[in-house]
Amino acid sequence: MTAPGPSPSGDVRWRIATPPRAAAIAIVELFSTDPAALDAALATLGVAPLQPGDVQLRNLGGVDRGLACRWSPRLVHLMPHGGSAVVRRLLEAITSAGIAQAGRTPSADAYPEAADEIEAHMLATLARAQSPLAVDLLLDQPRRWRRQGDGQAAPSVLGRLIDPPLVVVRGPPNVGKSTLVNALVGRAVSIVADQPGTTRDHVGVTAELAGLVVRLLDLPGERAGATGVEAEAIDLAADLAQHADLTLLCGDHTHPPFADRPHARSLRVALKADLGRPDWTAELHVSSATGAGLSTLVQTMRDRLIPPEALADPRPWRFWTPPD
Ligand SMILES: Nc1nc2c(ncn2[C@@H]2O[C@H](COP(=O)(O)OP(=O)(O)OP(=O)(O)O)[C@@H](O)[C@H]2O)c(=O)[nH]1
Ligand SMILES: [Mg+2]
Repeated sequence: MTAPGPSPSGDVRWRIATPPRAAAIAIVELFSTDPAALDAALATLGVAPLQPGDVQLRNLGGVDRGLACRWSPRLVHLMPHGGSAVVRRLLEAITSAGIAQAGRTPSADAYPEAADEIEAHMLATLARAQSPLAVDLLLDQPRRWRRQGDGQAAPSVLGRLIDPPLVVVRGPPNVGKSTLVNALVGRAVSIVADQPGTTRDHVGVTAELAGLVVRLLDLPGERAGATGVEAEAIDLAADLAQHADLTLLCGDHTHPPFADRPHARSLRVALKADLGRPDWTAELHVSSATGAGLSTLVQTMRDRLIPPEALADPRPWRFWTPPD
C-alpha cells in the first residue's frame, strides 16, 4: 500500500542518512523549514503525529513498522528495516506523497543540538569523514572559527581527510606491485604470482596510511608490445592514473619504472629491496617480503598527500561545502 496524493507542501524533502549498502536498519530523513508542512507530510504518509522529542514505533507509509523519531520541529527520522526492497518501497511511498529528494540535509536541521552553524557542519562532516586523522582536527574547528572568524583558512588539501585521495600503483609486470598493495592493506586483496601479467584488471581497495584513509588502486603491469585485453587494461590503467592524487612509480632491482618525469604527485619506489639495489634512482627502497622500508613508505605517502605543515596549521579550516 502506498500513501495517496501529493503532499500539501512541496517544502518537505527526504534523504537516506545511512550508507547505500543494505544494513539491519535504514534511516530516512524527512525535513522541512516549516514544521506544519512536516506534520502534513507525516499525515499523508499515514504516520501518526509526532511531537519534537518523540521516539515511537510507527507504521511507516504502510510499508513497514519501525521507529519514527522527531528530533526537532523540522527533522524526522524514519527507521524501517534496511533490506533494499523495504527501503525502495518506503521511498516510493514518500515520493508519491509529493516529497522530493534532497542532496543533503542542511547541517543545522540535521544537528539541532549544535550550538552554532559551524558546530552543526562539524558534526555532519564528522559523520562522513573517512580518516581517523580528521577527528581531532574537526572537533577543534568550532573553537578556531569562534576565535578567528573569517580570517585566512587552513589549506584545502585537508579535504583529503574527509574524501579519501586516490593512490595508484604503476610499473612493469612482476616487480611486486600487488604484493606491496597487500602489505599496505594488511591482507591479501590482490593476487600475487611469479608470473608477469598476474593482475589483469585494476584492483581497488581502501587502506589506512598512518591515520589517512586512501583509495589504493593496483594496476596491471605495463609493458611495451601488449595486445588485446592486456593492452586495453593497460590503457584503462593509464587513464585512471591521470586522476590520481599520488602515483607510486614502481620498479625492482632489474626493471626500472617507466621514464615518467618525476613530479610532485609521483614517488619512485624500488621494490624487492631484499634482492638487491636497483641501477635506477629511487626515492624509496622497500621489501614487501621483509617489511624493510614499508613504514617509511607509508609515512612518505601520507606526507605527500597531507603535508605535515597543513596538518599543524592552527588556522580555521573551511571543511564544509555550501549546501546545494
Ligand atoms: N624477494 C621478494 N619477492 C617479492 C617481493 N614482492 C613481491 N615478490 C614476488 O614477486 C613476484 C611478483 O609479485 P606481484 O606482486 O604479483 O607482482 P606485480 O608487479 O603485481 O605483477 P603483475 O600483476 O604481473 O604486474 C611474486 O612471486 C612475489 O612473491 C619482495 O619484496 N621480495
Ligand atoms: Mg599484480
